[in-house]
Amino acid sequence: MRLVLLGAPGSGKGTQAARLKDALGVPHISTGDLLRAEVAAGSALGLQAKAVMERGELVSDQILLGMLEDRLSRPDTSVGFILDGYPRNLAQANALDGLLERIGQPVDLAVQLDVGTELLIQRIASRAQLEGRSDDNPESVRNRLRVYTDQTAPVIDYYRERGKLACVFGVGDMDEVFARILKAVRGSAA
Ligand code: B4P
Repeated sequence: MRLVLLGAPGSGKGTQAARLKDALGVPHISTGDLLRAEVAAGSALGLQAKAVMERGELVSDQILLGMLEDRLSRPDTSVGFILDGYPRNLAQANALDGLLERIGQPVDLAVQLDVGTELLIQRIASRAQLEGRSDDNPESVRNRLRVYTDQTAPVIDYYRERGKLACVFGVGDMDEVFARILKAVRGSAA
């Protein structure tokens, strides 16, 4: 199963992808986690990405594509994957399709997690208290939500137009949301 998880910051993509990987037996690839690992390692790429992430903007498409290409070339992805946080704009959606076409592994389904803005802000605020992630400050969060509306929301239509979109209501406890996603994924494979 090759799955894309779409949703605004705080919609539960990372949370649900971590559970889905066990249920589906495929690796979880989070571009946010890959970037945070580069930042933590102090690599040249990480140094470039750090300030951009802290402002809540998108890191360059070119960097992301290189990173993703590298990750998808690892053998564990031969059984499929869950992409969390990519694509985040239409250029990335097109680049992903091109890349997956070359390796003969097209996306099976994109799942959009639908959560209202107020709840997104509440969830990120509580994560900020618990984890202290440097991009969870109010100014960055406002920016990330704006970037999502302007650049990522059109990606939902991209998959809808290709008949590959499932919309899932992302409000409720984590188990409930997880059950809805699994139902959508299993329904699409039936
Ligand atoms: P991400 O790591 O993708 O961060 P995110 O959008 O905030 O989502 P995340 O997955 O972490 O949070 P979740 O909704 O699961 O990206 C960070 C930055 O990296 C971006 O701003 C950008 O700069 C850069 N980046 C990443 N990918 C990129 C790309 N493709 N192109 C360019 N730049 C890129 O969860 C949030 C919180 O909600 C958690 O604390 C969780 O516990 C809670 N929660 C989840 N589900 C819940 C539920 N049902 N009920 C209650 N709380 C819940």
